[in-house]
Amino acid sequence: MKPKKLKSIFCLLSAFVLLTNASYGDSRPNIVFVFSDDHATQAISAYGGRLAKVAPTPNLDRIAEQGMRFDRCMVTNSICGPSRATILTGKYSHKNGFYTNENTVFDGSQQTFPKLLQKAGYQTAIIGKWHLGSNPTGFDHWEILPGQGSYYNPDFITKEGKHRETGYVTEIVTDKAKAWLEQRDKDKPFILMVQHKAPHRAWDPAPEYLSAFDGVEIPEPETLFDDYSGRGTAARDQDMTIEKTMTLGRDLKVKEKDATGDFMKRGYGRLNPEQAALWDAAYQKKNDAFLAAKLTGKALTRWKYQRYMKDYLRCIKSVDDSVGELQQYLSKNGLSENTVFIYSSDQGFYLGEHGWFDKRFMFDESYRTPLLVSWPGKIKPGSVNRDLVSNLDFAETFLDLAGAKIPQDMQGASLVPIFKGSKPADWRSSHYYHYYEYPGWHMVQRHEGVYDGRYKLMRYYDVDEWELYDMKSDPHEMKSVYGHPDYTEISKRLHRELDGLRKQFDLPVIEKQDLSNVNMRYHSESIRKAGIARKKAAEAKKVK
Ligand code: SGN
Ligand code: CA
Repeated sequence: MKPKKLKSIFCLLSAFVLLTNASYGDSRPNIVFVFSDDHATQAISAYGGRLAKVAPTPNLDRIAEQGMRFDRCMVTNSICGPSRATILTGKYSHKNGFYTNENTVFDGSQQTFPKLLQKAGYQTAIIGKWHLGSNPTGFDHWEILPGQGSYYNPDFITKEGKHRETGYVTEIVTDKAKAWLEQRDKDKPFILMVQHKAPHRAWDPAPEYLSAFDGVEIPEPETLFDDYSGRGTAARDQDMTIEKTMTLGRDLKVKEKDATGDFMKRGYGRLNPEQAALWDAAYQKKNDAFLAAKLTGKALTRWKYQRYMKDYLRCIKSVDDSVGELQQYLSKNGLSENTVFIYSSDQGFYLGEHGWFDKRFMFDESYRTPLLVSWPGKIKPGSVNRDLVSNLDFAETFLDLAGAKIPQDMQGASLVPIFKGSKPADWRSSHYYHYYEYPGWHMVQRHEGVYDGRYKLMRYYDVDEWELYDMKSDPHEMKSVYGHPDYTEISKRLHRELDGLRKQFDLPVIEKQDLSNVNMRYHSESIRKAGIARKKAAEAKKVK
């Protein structure tokens, strides 16, 4: 091609780029998306609930006061990597290929919202937990924790490789977020994703909060001693109870003789001498008193619940501080007015409800995730929304905020109309859920289901069990009414709804797993024995 012709093509192209940026006007909003790991709504005071008084979260609450609290933000698959993959792609696991945490690597060559935002002229940055196996794509700047990351003296991976930093992860991630904001191109809008490791297991608090909540009695959930009698086998056979699965050394910072190895390998093993001295000062006396009391039975479970919750809530204090610091940074730099500030988590979590910790189940506490959004001048302050929204909607929301085109193959919907108080007439009336990781940590059976805001139909397909809950008459989901004559019509309707959603989202046919062949992976000894016995029984049945 002649140089003159090339030059004119170049001129045309530059004019087009200038035009597109000018056509956006660049008054488009910035997006700060703070995202934590395993933060349940029960532990955010803006949501009320039993912990609101003892563990207030003033900075998180400010987002709700200035903006909107979503009470029904449901996840597509209640586990870390799959939730993150859904957010990046706006698609269910069966479409983005990331079904389970285990042995899965996110295919970063596929369409994601950060790539589309980049194309639309946004600066994109992600700092903190990523947990998707491959390195991030579509980000101008990324600085991630390897895998689950560490609370103390965490390693970070960047384009340049891996390095270690001294200090507490939530604070370091916040500092890095502010540093990125400081050096960004101030003429372009941005999305900044601040992704905390906290409050993930094993709940290691920052040095300044090691003794927070000492002397405070954390209220117990009504269902702490659930006996699982009102349901099928899945709720009974999991490996995630405070009583049996949660250990003193591994999880609760008690240097018990037989658990010291685990204790050292966990958070404690990463501490430098000064940090270790602070932990010893905070925990040793309490641990001595606990060991001297020789608790057993329910008293022991109650003690474990208290220690668990205090460490979890201590971690939240740092997350809340992080939100406060970022809000302050935005306000000091004149950015508050034109920034959409979003807080959410990869899923909810059991804070002793049903006797559990962890997530995975379609029961409310882990199926529902927090979502708080402020957008000055656009979202009415103090509003509360009870529509069925989902982490499936986040990608489309971000694109809509940026005025970018939303691809047809994304499976959610933009929340921007809801932010502005005008829900589209055809908004979803039910939400589809699907969890795939069995066998795996905590041994929760694979299941899918549908939820319409009141009724929830669940299907554990490997064990051929259905459950139905009426959350109006049974808000804690203690008794399945599947097959009950009073619920025949409702059950039929939900079955139709489930079939419809499977079609709408193009679900493949599910192959049942042969459970007599799966490798059991229990970390609680008594649950492991029971599991092996069941597996043997299944094998014996097969031989006959
Ligand atoms: C780790 C935890 C599990 C947790 C998974 C998934 N065990 O394996 O308790 O369910 O992560 O969490 S731990 O002993 O290593 O803490 S997720 O947030 O990544 O999905
Ligand atoms: Ca998680």
